[in-house]
Amino acid sequence: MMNLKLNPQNGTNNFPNPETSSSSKTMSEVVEPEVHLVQLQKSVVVDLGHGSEVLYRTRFLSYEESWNYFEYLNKHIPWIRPTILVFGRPVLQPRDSCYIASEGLAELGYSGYKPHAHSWDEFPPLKKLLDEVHRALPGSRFNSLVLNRYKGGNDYVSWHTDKEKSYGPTPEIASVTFGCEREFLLKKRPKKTSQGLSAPSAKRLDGEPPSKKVKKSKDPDQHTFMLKHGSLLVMRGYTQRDWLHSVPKRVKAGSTRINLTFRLVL
Ligand SMILES: O=C(O)CCC(=O)C(=O)O
Repeated sequence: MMNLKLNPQNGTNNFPNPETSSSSKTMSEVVEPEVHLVQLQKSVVVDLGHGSEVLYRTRFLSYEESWNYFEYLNKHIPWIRPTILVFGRPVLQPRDSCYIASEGLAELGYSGYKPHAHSWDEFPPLKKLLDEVHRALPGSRFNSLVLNRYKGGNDYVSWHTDKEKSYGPTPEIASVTFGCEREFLLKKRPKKTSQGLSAPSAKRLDGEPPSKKVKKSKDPDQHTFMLKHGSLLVMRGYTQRDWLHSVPKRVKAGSTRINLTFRLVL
């Protein structure tokens, strides 16, 4: 197992640049047995209370296989930076994205934007990764995938939930990360007011970056995960109903991060 060096300047892992790295294996050359070894490593399960839960496995995939995926995705995914609507005003989404779904599923739509659903057949390595995620999470059967690419520390995703009718009341969402480490924040969704309205932060507000400050206190209503290259994070139970999540701007995050969230459209 390769050791990860810590970059003293920004505290993030100092990975070699995949674009200049000499070890550029094709996806078919990925060594399978190593994957199973790292999958035996322990996961951390955080009970968020009231039927919500997050599982985090730092080394879901090996370092090298993760870079192979990064290189493939960075190069072959038809990334789009769409214009979305925030409070009715058009703004450029602060990250690139793409959507893959099995045939015949309900369309995905958010912030006035309906991404084109690409077929899994266009991206064979992603079918392999889907199999690996299914093996790691017995009983799961994901059929759609949202891909996000953060090209630097100014790219982000604001506080939101992935609460979609078509996902059912307790969706399991599996998130796999490649490249630059970034913080993934969770905070308890604000309670409804006496007028029955949720606080505004319960919506996806891509025009408003989440606060740059991460509270260091042990607030049980707030959690921070530093999502590592090759890691797996799973949100379960009522997490989408009761919690918001975000990846805030981080000026010191100098390189690209790719995140994949696997979902089941019922
Ligand atoms: O990039 C991440 O880790 C989170 C992505 C996300 O929140 C989403 O796709 O809904």
